[in-house]
Amino acid sequence: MASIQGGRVAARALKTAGIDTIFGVVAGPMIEVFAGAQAEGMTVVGGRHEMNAGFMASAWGWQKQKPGILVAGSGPAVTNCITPLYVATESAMPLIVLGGSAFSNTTGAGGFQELDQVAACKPVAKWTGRVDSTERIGEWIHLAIGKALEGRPGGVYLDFPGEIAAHRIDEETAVWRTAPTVARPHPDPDAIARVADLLESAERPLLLIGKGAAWADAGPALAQLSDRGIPYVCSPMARGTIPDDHPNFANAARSHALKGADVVVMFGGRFNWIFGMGRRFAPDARIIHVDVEAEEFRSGAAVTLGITADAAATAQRLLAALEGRPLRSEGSGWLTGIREQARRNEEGARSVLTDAAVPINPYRVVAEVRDALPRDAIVTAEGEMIMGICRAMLPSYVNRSRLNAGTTGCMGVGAPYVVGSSLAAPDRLSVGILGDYAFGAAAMVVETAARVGAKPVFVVVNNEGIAGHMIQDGMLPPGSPRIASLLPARYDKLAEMVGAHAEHVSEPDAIRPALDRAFGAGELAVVHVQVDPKASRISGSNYLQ
Ligand SMILES: Cc1ncc(C[n+]2csc(CCOP(=O)(O)OP(=O)(O)O)c2C)c(N)n1
Repeated sequence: MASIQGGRVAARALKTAGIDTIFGVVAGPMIEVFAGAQAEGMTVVGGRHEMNAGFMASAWGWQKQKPGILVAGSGPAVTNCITPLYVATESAMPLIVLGGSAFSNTTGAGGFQELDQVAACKPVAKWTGRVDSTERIGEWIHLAIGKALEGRPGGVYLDFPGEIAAHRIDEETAVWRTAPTVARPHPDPDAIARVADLLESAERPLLLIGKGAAWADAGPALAQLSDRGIPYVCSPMARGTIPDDHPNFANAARSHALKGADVVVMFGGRFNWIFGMGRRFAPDARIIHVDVEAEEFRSGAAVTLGITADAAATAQRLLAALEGRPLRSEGSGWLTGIREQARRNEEGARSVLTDAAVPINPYRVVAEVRDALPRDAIVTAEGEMIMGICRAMLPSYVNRSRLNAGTTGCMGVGAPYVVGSSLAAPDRLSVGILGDYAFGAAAMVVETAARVGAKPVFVVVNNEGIAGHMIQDGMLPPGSPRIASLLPARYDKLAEMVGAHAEHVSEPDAIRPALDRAFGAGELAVVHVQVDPKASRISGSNYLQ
């Protein structure tokens, strides 16, 4: 009878589930999983830190709609996975961490890197499990995939005691499981009738679009619903679910829209801090919340009706229910008022978009990136100031193609997200517009990207610190040593370090040619743009407020 090693069983279970790429840092007792994946012909991305590898995996999973896989050794290797698990769970991105742990016969006796890793991961994971035999690896992976993917996606942890991956078993004793076909949850017809009535009689209806709608590919149906004259506001990572150049896109008048609406329908988002804990609506607004997780319906928002259903299915049903019925809001001035407010807000920032000043205004960088990007680019924005400017100024046009610090506001996700997205969609341009702190927090992914042949472009907007010099000069004792401001380091040298395309820009008119060269190079590139460290965000241009 043929024998098979545990690591190979794990790899085969993943491959059978359609997962062809794994990420991680090679370490015992999981080397056999990496070896198994290579033997199965999978792409194995060996990272430089589990945290970076985890964020790469999450972005890969978000793009592929499959769980990203992060494989880590034991002890500190697994504690390094806690942040990616937390971020994935909170940002609803599917991630499975396969973590090795101490050998069972050493636990309690001071085994190497011994830690109750299941307990350590539990608070930040959607689910945790421990493989109890090499025979059942396939079954445990089957369970982990379901937990990571179904309902609201998130991060899960599966523990591999030290002996599991190296152990050999008779191939016939391995337990393999097949994925079920899962039907999308459809909305209750009575609820649809009620929402259709509310939308028909609303004077100021508003659609809200969250990541769940992006995940459900609800964009086309939501666009048609909005075409009935209903404005919509997107959460930052749901941008592009409907292309941002839709005339009813209301993010630039977000506060006005949230405060003014009398009927709000939220599709696949949560009323957390990103939507002001649901506290920004008019007291008498009717709020309908559509989500796959019914527990979301009790939140800071006074939800009138919760519908446990898929966002796309619900939008389609609503569209059908409203067919041929004129909406009271049509021609009421609500939509025109929002467009007018959006125009006024955008006007306030217009002049800085073409600012010719030296040192460069960061708004000018974002404007140049906006004009140079292909429409289908996958864009990651990260930093404090620069992420805010991108949120206000940089559109997205394609579903699930906009990433940022997400629900946890975690710095260090951006550079790995750019690489993970590029690996998931190598035919599209994956670009990161990253603050110098943000890029620096994970910059060694440049080496990983070069090694695995990924071709993303990093645009590093260097304002010399955490929000430029704003914190250093404004909030710390005058003349104190630099802790929030950083050196004007030449991050383009990191591209040179690995033989990739490097650009350094310090004049505004040089930005576009440098971007064109980098975007057209067809290779890994770092575009380093030195900007004004004293520049700050224009008040009113942060549409999240
Ligand atoms: C993991 C983590 N550590 C610390 C912070 C606090 N923090 C918020 S923004 C930021 C850095 C912003 O600087 P940069 O990336 O250079 O972008 P800028 O604001 O200058 O455009 C930090 C450290 C955080 N959000 N996440």
